[in-house]
Amino acid sequence: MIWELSQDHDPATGDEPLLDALAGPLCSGRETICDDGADNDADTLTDCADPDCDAAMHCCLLHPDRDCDGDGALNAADCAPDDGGAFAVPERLVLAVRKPAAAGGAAEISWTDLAAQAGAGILYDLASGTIAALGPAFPGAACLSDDGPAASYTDGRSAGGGGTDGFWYLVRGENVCGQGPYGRAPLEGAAVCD
Ligand SMILES: [Ca+2]
Ligand SMILES: [Ca+2]
Ligand SMILES: [Ca+2]
Ligand SMILES: [Ca+2]
Repeated sequence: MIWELSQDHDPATGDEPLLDALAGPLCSGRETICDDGADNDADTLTDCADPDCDAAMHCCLLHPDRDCDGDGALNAADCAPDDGGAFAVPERLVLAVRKPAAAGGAAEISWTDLAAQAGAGILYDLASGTIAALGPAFPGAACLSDDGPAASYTDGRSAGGGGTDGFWYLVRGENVCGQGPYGRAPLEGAAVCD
């Protein structure tokens, strides 16, 4: 018996239709669109089910054990898993006071930087008032600085402008996960800074 071998190579076009048909589904690249509901590379895996789509944010977010935004907090423990600037609601900061005897004119007020606790995108609201007027309801509380990025503020007011007792300060952190507390109930619901 004589077997006749068919020629798969077409010298005119360079096509090898039999080989191409076999190789196509197995080797032809990647899932090109990760949210079209189609298996683009015909490997039986569609969209996020295809490892080709692992780097796509909406696919990465399906996995609690990954850190999609690279901020060091796994998705399951990250209140903003697609925002590298925040992973926790800011914690409470502390009350500070400034006495006239301790400072004359401008003074820098500083506090604990919450970037390590809440994420690099932390902003701060600074509320202040005079100690002379301080009472349980915090009368006269005003927003001294809204959404400042630094864990410090230079207060240009003369401490003597706060009377003989000086100024009080309360600061809270804020990020895309939420606002931290001032730590004093009358201020929490009040519009002292946005
Ligand atoms: Ca696929
Ligand atoms: Ca697809
Ligand atoms: Ca994260
Ligand atoms: Ca985050």
